[in-house]
Amino acid sequence: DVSTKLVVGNWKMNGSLAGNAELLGEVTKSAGLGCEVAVCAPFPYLMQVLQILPPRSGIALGAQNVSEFDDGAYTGEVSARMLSDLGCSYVIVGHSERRSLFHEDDGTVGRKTRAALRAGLLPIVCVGETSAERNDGITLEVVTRQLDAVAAEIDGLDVDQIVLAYEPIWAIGSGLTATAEQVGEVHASIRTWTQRVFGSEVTTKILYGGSVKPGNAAELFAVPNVDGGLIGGASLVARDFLAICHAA
Ligand code: G2H
Repeated sequence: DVSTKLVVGNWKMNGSLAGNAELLGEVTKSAGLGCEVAVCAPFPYLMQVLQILPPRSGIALGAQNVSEFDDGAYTGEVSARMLSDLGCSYVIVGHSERRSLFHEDDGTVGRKTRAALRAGLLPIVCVGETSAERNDGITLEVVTRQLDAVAAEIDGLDVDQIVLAYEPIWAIGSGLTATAEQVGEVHASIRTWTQRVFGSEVTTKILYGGSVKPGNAAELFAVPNVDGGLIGGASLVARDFLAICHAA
């Protein structure tokens, strides 16, 4: 459903027991965020976040990564079933930091999306181009290739559950934000893709991510086909995260 915007905090590898409690305490003090909200915390803090969030806060829990495998001898991995068992609703899949720093290729991202869907999680699948790819004029091709790789792995699964996030890699944590025009072009292309591949009856949320801040959130959320945001740095500051939620 794209009628309500979705704002997802991606804490990345930040936080502490004390810091998380303080941040969430401030975030949950604000009544009525006016949009759907989720917080994606590091694995060790998922249970803490779940316990702090009041059941009726309307804030959902998410993880930032998941194994492509179901169970078994995969030391250090966390399965989709474990996340679902714990009470996670969402999991971020294929964030560009995982693709570039941890060698996740398109196939891995597709298989992780499949694992998440099979466990009943809502995967937030990230796509986006590097600055070199944008300069070469192949942004839409790159994004389409990334999306096709996911589609290839999820045959027969419930595509209604998928959330997509467009994150131009050059805009992540850099302070650079894509212009409304750049965002609009890619989101329109992703919308065309979802309608072609998932069917026009499926209303996939397409989030924008990359240096979303209180000062640019309203403009970005007003762009056609932008159904919310994936928020990194600004999700670590309660008043900034709340301001972004209120702009949604
Ligand atoms: C992009 C985004 C959240 P930031 O990675 O996923 O982070 O808002 O810090 O650019």
